Amino acid sequence: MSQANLKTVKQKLKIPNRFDVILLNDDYTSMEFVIDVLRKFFHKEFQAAEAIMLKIHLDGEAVCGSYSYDVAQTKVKQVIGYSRENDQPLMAVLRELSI
Ligand code: TYC
Repeated sequence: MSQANLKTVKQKLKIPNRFDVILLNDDYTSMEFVIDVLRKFFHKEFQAAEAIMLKIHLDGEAVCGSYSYDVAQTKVKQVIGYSRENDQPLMAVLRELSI
């Protein structure tokens, strides 16, 4: 197969884009609230949610899950909406996975 054809095949086989949903640390959101968010929107067991929350608290951020663009965008909106309804400044962002 020529180089040009090989390139075309590789491009066609490209894995669909996935997006990480990342929660960011801040000084005001309560630890309990972040655990609640991780259980509610990311379906984590309590201990997994607690471990992710502590990672965010210590490292500044952590990946909570990876999804298609639409699902990831929905999660970000849900987390921010729920946080503002509960007077918490918690922030969530998307990051495209580089596979
Ligand atoms: N740093 C917060 C505190 O000390 C806890 C926290 C953890 C906030 C994770 C946001 O995404 C977050 N209360």
